[in-house]
Amino acid sequence: MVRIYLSIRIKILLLFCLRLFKNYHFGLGLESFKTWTYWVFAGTQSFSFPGVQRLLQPKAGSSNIEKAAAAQTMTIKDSVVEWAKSDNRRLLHVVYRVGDLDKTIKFYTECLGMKLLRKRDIPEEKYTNAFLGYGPEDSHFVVELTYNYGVDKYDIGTGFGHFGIAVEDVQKVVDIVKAKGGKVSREPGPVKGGKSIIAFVEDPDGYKFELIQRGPTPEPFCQVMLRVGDLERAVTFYEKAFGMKLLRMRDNPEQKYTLAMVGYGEEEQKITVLELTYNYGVTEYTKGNGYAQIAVGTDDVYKTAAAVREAGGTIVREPGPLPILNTKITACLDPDGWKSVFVDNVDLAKELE
Ligand SMILES: N[C@@H](CCC(=O)N[C@@H](CS)C(=O)NCC(=O)O)C(=O)O
Repeated sequence: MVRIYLSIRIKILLLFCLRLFKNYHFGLGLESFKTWTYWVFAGTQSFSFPGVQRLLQPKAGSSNIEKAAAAQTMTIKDSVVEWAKSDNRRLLHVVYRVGDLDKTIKFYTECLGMKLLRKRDIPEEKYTNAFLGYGPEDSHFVVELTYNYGVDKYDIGTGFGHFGIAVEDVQKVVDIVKAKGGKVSREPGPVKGGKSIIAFVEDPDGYKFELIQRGPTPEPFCQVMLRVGDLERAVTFYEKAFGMKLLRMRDNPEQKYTLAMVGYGEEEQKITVLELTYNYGVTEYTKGNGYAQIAVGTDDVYKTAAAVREAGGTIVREPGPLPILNTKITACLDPDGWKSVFVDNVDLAKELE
């Protein structure tokens, strides 16, 4: 008797809760709610987030037809977004422009310890590409340098931050950079507000490389840092549209910035991550014309484009094969205007062969 009575009381309580939330939805959907709770509970330092007020918002539309339509749209959205998480994705390479290919290759190979993986010249289009990295392209994140004939200078803008390279001895690399006449813009030492030993060096075009002291790692090319104007918006986008995971967040109130590491995989120390940095109060940056995009591997560029659209991103290149190469790609912009290109995994493997 007591059990039946208790179970009825629990049911009544549940119904009451459902009734209470009937006219509300969580402002940015379940995913965002999950993200929000993650942020609040997983933040490593004192962290307050301005988006919290948006959590409960009145629901738009209340007729049954509207509700059914909304439910159907939600199911489609959820299915594409869910698919993005299970897609076979990997950060492939980062593309940017340099003014002197030989000078840059010399700096990356002699000072940063990268290998020149391949070069291709496209005289019809008047440019040359060089691929460099710490291992083969089919398993490592690499750089794709573009040299446009006759262009020797680029504006890097204020939004691009740096590339992160994990090294076992920061001082040793800094000494090599100095010996080769390279620029060291920040001497080795603990990062402000933290313990990791870092240094900053600049390549011949002024692209910054953060050297981060770590033990041996399968992926020394560990970060691409981009500045964003709204961290919650950016993280939610990379989670939904790209199927990435939020691996770490760190707020640094003394230095007035918060960063979020997003990527594919579980262990930040073993993969390349996108480091999204929010500087308190800064919502706009310039992009210049040097940094271009990151490339991501996918099993389906068409579904990818659908997921990006559902997550509120902008498709700037409709999915489909490239002329001549036949590799299927699609390209999009994130909410801050950073471009990414998705490349079909099978087509890319054929290209690499
Ligand atoms: N205001 C900085 C925020 C990001 C930041 O400060 N990052 C750390 C590395 S995670 C840094 O550059 N620290 C400089 C230092 O410790 O000297 C920016 O936009 O670059």
